[in-house]
Amino acid sequence: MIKQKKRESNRREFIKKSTLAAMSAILGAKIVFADNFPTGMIPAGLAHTSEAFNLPGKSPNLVVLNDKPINAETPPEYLDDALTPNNLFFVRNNGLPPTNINLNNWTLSIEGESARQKKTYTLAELKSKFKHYSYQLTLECGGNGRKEFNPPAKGNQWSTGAVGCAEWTGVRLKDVLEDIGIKSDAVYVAYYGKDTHISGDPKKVVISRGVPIAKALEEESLIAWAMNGEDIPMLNGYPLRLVFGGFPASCSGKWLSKIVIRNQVHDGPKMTGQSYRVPCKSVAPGTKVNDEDMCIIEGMPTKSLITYPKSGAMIRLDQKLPIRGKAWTSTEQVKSVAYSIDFGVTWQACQLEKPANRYAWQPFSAKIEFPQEGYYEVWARATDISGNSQPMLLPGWNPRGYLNNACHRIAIKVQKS
Ligand SMILES: Nc1nc2c(c(=O)[nH]1)N[C@H]1C(S)=C(S)[C@@H](COP(=O)(O)O)O[C@H]1N2
Ligand SMILES: [Mo]
Repeated sequence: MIKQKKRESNRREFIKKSTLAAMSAILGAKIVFADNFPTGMIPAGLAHTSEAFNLPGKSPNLVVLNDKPINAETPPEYLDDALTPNNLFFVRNNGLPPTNINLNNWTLSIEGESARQKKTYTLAELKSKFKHYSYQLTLECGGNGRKEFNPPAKGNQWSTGAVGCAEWTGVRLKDVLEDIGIKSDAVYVAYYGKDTHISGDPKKVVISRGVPIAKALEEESLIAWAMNGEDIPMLNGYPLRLVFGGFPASCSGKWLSKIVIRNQVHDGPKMTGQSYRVPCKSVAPGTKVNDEDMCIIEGMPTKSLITYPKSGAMIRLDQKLPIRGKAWTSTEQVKSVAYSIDFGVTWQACQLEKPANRYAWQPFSAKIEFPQEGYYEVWARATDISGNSQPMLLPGWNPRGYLNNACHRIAIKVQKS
């Protein structure tokens, strides 16, 4: 954590002091479209690297931001698979995962003011009583991209990697709620999990968030026990979790043990105050915003990531550079993805695949020709069917640093043939 903060301040210092000429010298190539390069931006070719760390069930290629609680993100070049492999899926824990899990004793209780009855299911009952469904669902932490905000926001300094898309298998939350019976005054559906508070106090709830009833009743809203056809990894919520595509991943409760059907907006830990909320009306960077002027984040913004090549790749002038990436949205679908090699002045269309289902990410690709040798950045920008797109620099500043969907950019050096 300390090392990371130091690196971050070094990075911010560097940019204040360097001229583009000096940056070119360090990059080892001329920045071809230097005139277009936004003031205050750092060339993507100078992004720092982080040291590896070992997490149970996880690849050493994850970048660990914090080890208590565990928070680890996936570098963009490791998100190139159609679906994110379980060992590469990011981890965002607020507390300590449960230990000594016994599948035979694991139960899920459903209750709440707006539940017609209280009921407890064993894992076996859940699996036998309800129809199974599989969906590809993208999970992204609300704070993904936080490290770019200035003034900086407290919290995990996520770069681009608190996102992944897996095929989740389980039962529809909707089918289970209908088995219980939902009263007409139901407003919210929320979760409790079996993790322990970081203080060790067994009575303290780590996090308990939820979604509006309409989201809970969507077809793709799952109570899942499998991820990419295998058990969910321990750190991602084994043996049972909620998965809501499109909403901030904090709604997708891990180590799921209880669901409540509420007759009011849920008020569990991290649901109130400034958690997972943004100013209802945009504010100037650094503004202090009162709790009552903060609104709950529902959909995550439309976004994309370049997953091939890795930033810093080199290519010869006579070669075309293939690029690949993923685009996702909380609306029905991403409609188009474009790339730019001149810092956003002109854009060319990428090829874009249709989503496997709503909330699945969509692969895109292109082949790029460069006009002369030198330093370039490839920027990608997705647009959804409602016309929402991505800002080139940063979206609106907010106190907790959520919802950064700025265009992803990678550095490319083009050398003489
Ligand atoms: N029980 C429980 N569920 C949780 C959390 C947690 O700490 N405890 N973290 C939430 C947050 S903030 C995020 S971003 C996602 C992360 O899911 P992942 O670790 O599987 O990537 O889980 C959510 N569900
Ligand atoms: Mo999160």
